Amino acid sequence: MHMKRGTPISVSKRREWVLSILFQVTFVHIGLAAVVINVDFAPGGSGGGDSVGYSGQGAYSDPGNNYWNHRDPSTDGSFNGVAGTGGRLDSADPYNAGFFNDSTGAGTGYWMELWQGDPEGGFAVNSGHGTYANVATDAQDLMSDYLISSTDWGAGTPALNLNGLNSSKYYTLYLYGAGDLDFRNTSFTVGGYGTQTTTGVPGGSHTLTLGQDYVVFSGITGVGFLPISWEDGGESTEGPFNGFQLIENDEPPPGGAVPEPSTAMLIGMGGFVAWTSARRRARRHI
Ligand SMILES: [Ca+2]
Ligand SMILES: [Ca+2]
Repeated sequence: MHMKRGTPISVSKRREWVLSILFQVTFVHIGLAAVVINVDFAPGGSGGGDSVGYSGQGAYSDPGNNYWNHRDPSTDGSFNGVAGTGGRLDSADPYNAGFFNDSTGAGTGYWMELWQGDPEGGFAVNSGHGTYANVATDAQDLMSDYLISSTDWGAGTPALNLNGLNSSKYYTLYLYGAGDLDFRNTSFTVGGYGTQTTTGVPGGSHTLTLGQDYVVFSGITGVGFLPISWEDGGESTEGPFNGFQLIENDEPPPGGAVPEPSTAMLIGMGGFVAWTSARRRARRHI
C-alpha cells in the first residue's frame, strides 16, 4: 500500500519552514544565554594580604564573560604566616556588600547576606607555599582564597542567604569547596535542595573537577532566596568555600542537565541539517 504523496511544496512554503527552523535554532540559543553571577570569596582586612581577585572562566562555561564579584569580608590577620594570610571574620554581621554584577559586568538585583558563625574565618594561600600546588590551575585566583567553616572553633555554622531570586526563573548553582591542604573538603547544604560534599583534591596539579573542587545544584525554582550553609566535609576540620556561580535560566534544564550553549547550538544546527537533508530526499521522490 502506497502513502499518497502531497503536491509539491511551494517556494513560499519552504521559505516559511526555513524561517521557522531558523527561529527555533535562534530561540534555543537565546534561551540558554543565561544570566550568570560569579562570586569569588577571600579574606579581607588584616588577613587579606594574599587574597587575589579572580577574573576568567569558572567551571560553568560562559565564553567571553569573565567578570567576578569579589567578596572579601574583613578578617583579623590571626592566621597570617608563611602558608598565607587570613584570620577570624571580624566585620559586622551580617556581611553585605551590595548588589552583584553579572558576568558581563552589568548590574543585577542579586545580593547576599553572610552570617559569620562564631565567628568563622577566611584564608588565602601564599602562591610561594607548597600547598598552592593543590589549587586548580585553571582558576588559581578563585580557588587559592576562601571562607572557612571549622569544627575547631565552636558550634556556629557560617551561612549565607542568596537574595533577589525570581520565583519564576530556574537556577543552577556551582559551589566551590577545595584547595590548600590535600583532601580538605566541604559539605554544602542548599535549603530545600539537600546536601552535597566535595571530595577535596588529592594533591598536585589539576584543573577544576566536578565533585572534587565543586558541586552543582540544578533545577532550583519557585524561590525568592536561597539559604546556603557549609561545613567541613569530614576529611579535615576545615571546610573551604572558595566562591560560587549562580546561573539564571528562563527554562528548566532539559533532562535535569544544563547543556553548554555551544552544544545546544550544535544540536540545533544538527536538527536543521537533518531537516534539510530529509527535504532534499523527499523532493527526489516527488
Ligand atoms: Ca580570589
Ligand atoms: Ca576565592
